Amino acid sequence: MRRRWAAAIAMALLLLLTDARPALAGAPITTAIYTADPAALVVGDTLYLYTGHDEAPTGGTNFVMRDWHVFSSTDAATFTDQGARLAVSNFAWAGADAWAGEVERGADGRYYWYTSVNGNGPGWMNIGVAVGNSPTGPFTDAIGGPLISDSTPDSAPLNIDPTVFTDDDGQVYLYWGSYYGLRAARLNADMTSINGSIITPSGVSNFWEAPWMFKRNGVYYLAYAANDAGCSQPNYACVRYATASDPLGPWTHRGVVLDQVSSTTNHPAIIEFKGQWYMVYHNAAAPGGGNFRRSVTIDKLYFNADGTMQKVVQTGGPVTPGNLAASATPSTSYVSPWETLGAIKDGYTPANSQDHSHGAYGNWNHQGSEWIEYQWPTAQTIRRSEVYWFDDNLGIDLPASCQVQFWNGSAYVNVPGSSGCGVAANTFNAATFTPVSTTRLRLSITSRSGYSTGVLEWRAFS
Ligand code: FUB
Repeated sequence: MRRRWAAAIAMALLLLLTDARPALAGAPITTAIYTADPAALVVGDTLYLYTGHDEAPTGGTNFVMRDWHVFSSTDAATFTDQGARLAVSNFAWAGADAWAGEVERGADGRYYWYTSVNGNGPGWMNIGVAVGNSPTGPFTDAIGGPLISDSTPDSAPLNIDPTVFTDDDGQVYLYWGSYYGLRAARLNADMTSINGSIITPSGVSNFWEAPWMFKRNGVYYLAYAANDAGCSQPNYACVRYATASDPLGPWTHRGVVLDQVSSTTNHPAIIEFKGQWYMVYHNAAAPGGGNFRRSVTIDKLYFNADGTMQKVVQTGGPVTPGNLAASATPSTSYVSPWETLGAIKDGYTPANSQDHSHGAYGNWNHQGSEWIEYQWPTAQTIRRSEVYWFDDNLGIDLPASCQVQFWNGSAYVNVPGSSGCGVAANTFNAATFTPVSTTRLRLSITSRSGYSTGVLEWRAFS
């Protein structure tokens, strides 16, 4: 497609000035940083997302989270990072772990940010509260200590993941918890103290963590992460939901609204904005992402006529401009019957070489040389290939070598001037070459001795 340079330059300037990054539905709201644990709030014509900030190094095996960011949008597609508006250091009594939070507007017109944070005192996680005069702050500690801690009577096994909900009569409710323990309480009008005793809501089947509460057409909804075998693989989580006619329950479980995602944790925020409902959640789909390098994304959510929610379609990662794979027909010398050749061109950015969440091409138990191929109805000019290898740590391993080839009209030949064909794990292996005009591009793969090979994603660029 012909580039419109003037428009492109104008857009680049706009991006530089505003730090707004266009996001297709399903794409990360930003790839400048890793984000997690979204909460959503609509103020006027703006959708605000409050997120955690993953700073674990590549291959890290623990959360490294020091602050929270605010993102704003007026179209739920392009988000502007307003920066780190709250940090662990804003709570003098806390020392680490800026985990999930949510912001709610109080009756006094101020914005209260309920957070999960690790206190310096006895116990582990606490719920703190910061307050600011606008949706973007600045925010300061509203209490000078935790609202909920391990010493709060009847608190959760792990006091994290607050969700705050204001009913039509002005009563504010706090839900929170993890490790299969959900708790709820009324808040006083000051937004910083508990009114009455803490309850354990009933009927919230398979609750694990990450509650999110909202109301629609007089019905209360509670969405939450669940990690039972009925909805996710071991160590992963889906999002289930329950409904109730009273904000404190009892709740009736209604099903799964979001399947497991590519990160082990799952975390919902559900909100209506400009007449459309959305599911905001995180996954590991951004380049270089992982379980501790997550990315917040947004997809549309639809209700059935009876008020139940349809399962959210995860639209995948960002569409990569110029990737000709989308319009190609794939074929192969062999694919295992249980694998999916089409997965190599679904546009997904794998979290790592073991990320089978969007399917994979695999040729177990064939060994030696196999190939995958793209074919187009008309000749394409191609100058770059990018392949993300599949390695299941079982019979499929990284290849010994590979070669990009093209159909020259009578035979397959190696692409000329190739920079090489990489076989590294956990990344796109790029090969650039002298442009070829062809209707067929082939990736020839030679396995390591004793193993088969597989591909998660293969891109071809003009
Ligand atoms: O980000 C840290 C924790 O992971 C959150 O508090 C949980 O909801 C899970 O997403």
